This record gives sequence, structure tokens and C-alpha cells, in this order.
Amino acid sequence: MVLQLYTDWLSEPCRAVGILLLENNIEHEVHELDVLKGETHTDSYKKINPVGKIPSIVDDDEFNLGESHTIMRYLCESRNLPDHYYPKDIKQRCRVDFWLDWHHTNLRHAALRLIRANVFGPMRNLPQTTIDESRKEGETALQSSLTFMEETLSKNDYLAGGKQLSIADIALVCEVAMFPVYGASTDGYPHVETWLKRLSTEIKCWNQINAKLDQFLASKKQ
Ligand SMILES: N[C@@H](CCC(=O)N[C@@H](CS)C(=O)NCC(=O)O)C(=O)O
Repeated sequence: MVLQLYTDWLSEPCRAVGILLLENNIEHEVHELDVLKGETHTDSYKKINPVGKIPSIVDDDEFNLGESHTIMRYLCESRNLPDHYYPKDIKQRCRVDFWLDWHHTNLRHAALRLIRANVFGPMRNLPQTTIDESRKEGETALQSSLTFMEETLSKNDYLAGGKQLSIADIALVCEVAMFPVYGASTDGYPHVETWLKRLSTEIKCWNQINAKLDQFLASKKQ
């Protein structure tokens, strides 16, 4: 069986994996789950990914893997993708790994707090103190994350340096593309904004991969 991908296209780590698959014409079959309906927590899905999160893949019928960064690293190696995505040179590779690791406790951390405050808060009737605390923590983390990205992107076209995008750019640009969902923006961070615009044309499948997100945002405006 071809590689199986379990995804919800509203999810930023899923879109990152989807971009790498589509940009490189890697044959795969998509299984769409709805995170908001709790479909990642069914017994059958937990056999694929016991953590109950997406994205996940199953390769060669028996190799199950979760965590978007790990999946992207696996695809780069197993499909021998062009070097710029995840360079073989150890020092360049570590520059990419740095950003992937940084992502979890910085921009992703900010995103999770702001999603909880601004999206799940009202949707799930969370207590106001929870909302306020989450928002404060999220806004602080967002500001420091964007400041660091801005500083880096004022010197380099891509986060990890180099002349072409890496999987670190893919992971982080999907996070930034999600900003309108929870009321964040790149205003005041011109180099981050330029990088986002450039990648949104450089990544050929951008519109395809963001179609569900765009639809979701359009429905919120009505
Ligand atoms: N660190 C994980 C994060 C995965 C993750 O948080 N996925 C969310 C969707 S964005 C999910 O599956 N949530 C389901 C749940 O927690 O119930 C990755 O990069 O793959």
C-alpha cells in the first residue's frame, strides 16, 4: 500500500507534512479526520497513533509514525528528497533542527495558548480567568518568537540560512499562516511578512493545502 496520511487540513502540522508530500510528488493516500469532533481519539485511530493526534503516517503497511517534524525528517531521508529540505551536512542540518526544536516551545507554544484563549475559550465556555491567563502567556510568547524570527529573517531569506527552503521554514510558515484564526498578525515584523508572502508563492501547492483554512476563515467573516 502507498503511504497513508491521517490529517485534518485545518491543522498546521498536518499542512506542513502535506506540503512536503505534494511538493515532491510523493504518492500517498489521505484519511481526513475532524479534530473538533474528537475523531483522533477513537479506538481505531489510536491503533495508528496511540497519542491521539494528527498528523500520522503509515508507511510500508507497518511503519506508524506521528509528530510532524519527525515525519518530515523521515520523508526527507526515506525518499531522498533534495538536500535543501534537510541537509546532509551536519552543521547545516543542525541549523534546521534548531528551528524545529525551537518551534515547540516558542511559536507553537504561543499558538496553543492563543487558540485556547481566542477560539476554544468562547467555543467551550472556558472560565474567564483561564482565557485571560492563556491570552497573556500566548501574547508574550508570540512577541518574543516573532522578534527572534524577524531578527533572523532580516539577515537570511530562510530561517536556517541557505538559498532554498528547509523543513523548518515549512513547519513555521504553516504556523504563521494560521494567525488569522486566533487574531494574531505579522504587523510590525516586515521580514516575517515578506518571508510568508515569498513562501506562499514559492510553495507551489500553497493554495491547495490552505483551501480548507481559507474556507474556514471566509466562513468566520460572514
Ligand atoms: N507536536 C505535534 C502536534 C500535533 C497536534 O497537536 N495535533 C493536533 C491538531 S493541530 C491534534 O491532533 N489535536 C487533537 C487533540 O489533541 O485532541 C506535531 O507536530 O505533529
